[in-house]
Amino acid sequence: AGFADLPPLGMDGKSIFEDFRRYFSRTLGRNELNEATYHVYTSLSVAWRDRIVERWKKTQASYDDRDTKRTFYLSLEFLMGRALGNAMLNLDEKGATADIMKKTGLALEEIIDQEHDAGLGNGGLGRLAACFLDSCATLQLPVMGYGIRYEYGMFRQKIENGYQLEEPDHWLRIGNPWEIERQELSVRVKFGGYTDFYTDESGTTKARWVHSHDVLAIPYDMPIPGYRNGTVNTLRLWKSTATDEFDLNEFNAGSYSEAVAAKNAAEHITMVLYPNDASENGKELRLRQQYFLASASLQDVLRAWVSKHGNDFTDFADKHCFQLNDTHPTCAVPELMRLLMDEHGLGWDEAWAITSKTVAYTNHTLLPEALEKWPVSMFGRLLPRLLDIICEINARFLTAVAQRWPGDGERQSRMSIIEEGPEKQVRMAYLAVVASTSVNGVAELHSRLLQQHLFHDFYELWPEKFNNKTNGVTPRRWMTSSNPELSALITATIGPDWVTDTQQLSKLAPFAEDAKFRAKWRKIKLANKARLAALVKRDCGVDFDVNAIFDIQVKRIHEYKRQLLNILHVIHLYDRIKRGDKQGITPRCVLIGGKAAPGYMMAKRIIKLVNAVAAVVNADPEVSPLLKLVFLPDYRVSAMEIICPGADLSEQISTAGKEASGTGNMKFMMNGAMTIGTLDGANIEIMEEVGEENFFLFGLNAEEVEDMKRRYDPAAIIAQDEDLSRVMHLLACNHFNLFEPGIFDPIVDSIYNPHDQWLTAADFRSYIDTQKAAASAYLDQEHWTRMSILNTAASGKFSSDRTIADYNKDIWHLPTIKQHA
Ligand code: DL6
Repeated sequence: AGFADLPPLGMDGKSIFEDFRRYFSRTLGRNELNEATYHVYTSLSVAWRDRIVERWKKTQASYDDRDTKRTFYLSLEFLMGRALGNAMLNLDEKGATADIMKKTGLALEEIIDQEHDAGLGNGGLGRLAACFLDSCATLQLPVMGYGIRYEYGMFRQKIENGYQLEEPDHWLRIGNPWEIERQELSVRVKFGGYTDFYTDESGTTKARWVHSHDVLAIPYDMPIPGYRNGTVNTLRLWKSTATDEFDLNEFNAGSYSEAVAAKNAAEHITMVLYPNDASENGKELRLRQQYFLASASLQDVLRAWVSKHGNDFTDFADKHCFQLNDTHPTCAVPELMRLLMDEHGLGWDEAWAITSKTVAYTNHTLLPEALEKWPVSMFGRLLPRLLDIICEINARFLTAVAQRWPGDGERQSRMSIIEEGPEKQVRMAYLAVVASTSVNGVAELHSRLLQQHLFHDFYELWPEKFNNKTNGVTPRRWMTSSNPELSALITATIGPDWVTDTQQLSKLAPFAEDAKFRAKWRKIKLANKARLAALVKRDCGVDFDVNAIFDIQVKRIHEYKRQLLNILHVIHLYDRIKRGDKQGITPRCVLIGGKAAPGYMMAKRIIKLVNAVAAVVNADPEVSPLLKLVFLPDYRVSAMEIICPGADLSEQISTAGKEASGTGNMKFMMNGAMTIGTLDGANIEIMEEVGEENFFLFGLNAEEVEDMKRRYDPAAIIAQDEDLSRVMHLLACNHFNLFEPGIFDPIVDSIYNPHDQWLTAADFRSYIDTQKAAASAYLDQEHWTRMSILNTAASGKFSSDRTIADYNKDIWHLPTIKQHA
């Protein structure tokens, strides 16, 4: 046994409590429990972390011993949320800990609540990465995540006078027990300087990147435990810092303040997550972040390889896969080429064979503003050697295009990685497609649209590269942990295996016809609604009646997601109640939540509109018994864990063809909410699984949207629809903003605009009618419960375990590595 091998730690409540007490009292030096709840959380976390570390070291050793193929998931975002509850769930039942921690006088939930969300992502893309890591560990696949350890995560959203305010999220301020710093594995990352081409002893022309300004990347590892299987994978997050030369050379040269400024610049790279989920094009610091992640991660992987195999890369491609989470880490393509050629002596062809076999790319959006492009001038200044390589990749690629379509110059310029024009740009998505062995979208419709439109030329050239991997979410966090009562009922009914084999949920379907089972199901939903109502009361000061239908839309605020359509419906209900037309109105509590990118003015105005309408609706005694509306501030992972189990109706109402997949839709479905939605993203597959009779479908489909855009006349639609006319009138006459007249005019104008890409007016009628159908369906509680059960029963496909199994079968080809649980 090695020096660091210790006897295994006990998993019983008593051993855990003893460790907890030792950390609390000796390591942290605390006495009084009630003055130090945060330290109770930290101490309990460390006690659990120790148990995870035991398994972590064994897992990593088993990967090393077997020299197995591995996948590296490169992502600028990992929206992890909280770790303690997840760690306890994955290692053991929480029960024993909950009991023993009562000795502290604190409920386990209170302790768990002390943890700050790790909000290192914007929304769906980052949360998907977190679900994927969970599934990889649960499927016992050797997969490692690489990301950035942002000092400040996603901003905290405050609401003042109905407007969004952003506050910095200094999540690391009071320490993070879930990371281990690994200084010894630091690497240097280059920026600036220029390329020096030289001839080596054998007469070959070589390149080296010289006069660069280097920064240091320090890794921090977070454990990713699988579900009760002994596997613990790694998420390695990089922090930037200045190299020693800053201290020595420049400080001593007398330019003290310049040296400090340079040191700060190095540390800025990982300071803050860019808070925009749809575009950050052109920001130099963002490109620095992207390259920093790509370079540090690849150097880390290559160092491990070289330490075992020297500069023999013969088997490298068979042992590695780099999955790019969107184009953000695409600098990995030219960086891998550079490292292989300039640092490890391979020729172009060898390096390209490796790169193009190991890199795979996932696209997450068709929105043009989210497709990354970088000005060639900026790229060349910051990453000169990478730009050389990109130009060479492009030249060779365009030669292949010319061979395939001789004389088709237009196609060559259409497909070029470098976009011509007054300001030349590097098209990152094209670079990713050209270099990748696999290109996938995230739902069937999205993958099809990628092939038909955005990447059509590339699809014609390489149809075999393109595939679909419909997203999924982890049932551990999104059911077992966040909805324990429902999970217990399911387990009591069909056994425990569904947690890792969600197809088994289909066994619930027959129980939809069992009145006793339905009563239990409903009781749990009511309790979850009460929990959600308490959150709403605490954060919004509004009373939600648990007997009303809980109608929820939580996601980033974006015009294409059409929170606006939702508000128009609320205004319509308000208008009906005010004009005495209360017939058939089911009491309804509407909750909208989500963050707007700080510079996205229209999205921020929509938040203000929700709050303005809410103020009027909730204060009107005639209206509020039938209708409530809140904007829940600071929507985040831990809030969703309470929101999702308490939802009756899940709003998935994007303009068809715009939402690549959606994953909130899956979480709601698993927890037995009904969806009201368009034929967009994964909604289509959700409806296929559950049946149209258990889904409230409305609106234009993707083809109809394109057709409608050619002849769109919203003014005529509004004029012909009395309900919509009345809603528009209430908006235009400042009914909800008497003291801030005119603030919603841009919203009114956008709905009237014939170029409104989101076709809000076009889908209004269909949406209102479908909402009405949902409201009357809710009145038949037995039937509603039946549909709710059938939604959960049909949700098996949307586990990220299935998604990851698909990635592995088609792209990664990794072995499963069993551990002792
Ligand atoms: O694939 C995860 C997630 C999808 O579910 C969403 O539909 C999609 O919008 C999101 N994409 C992004 C990328 N940028 N934008 N927009 O966040 O990915």
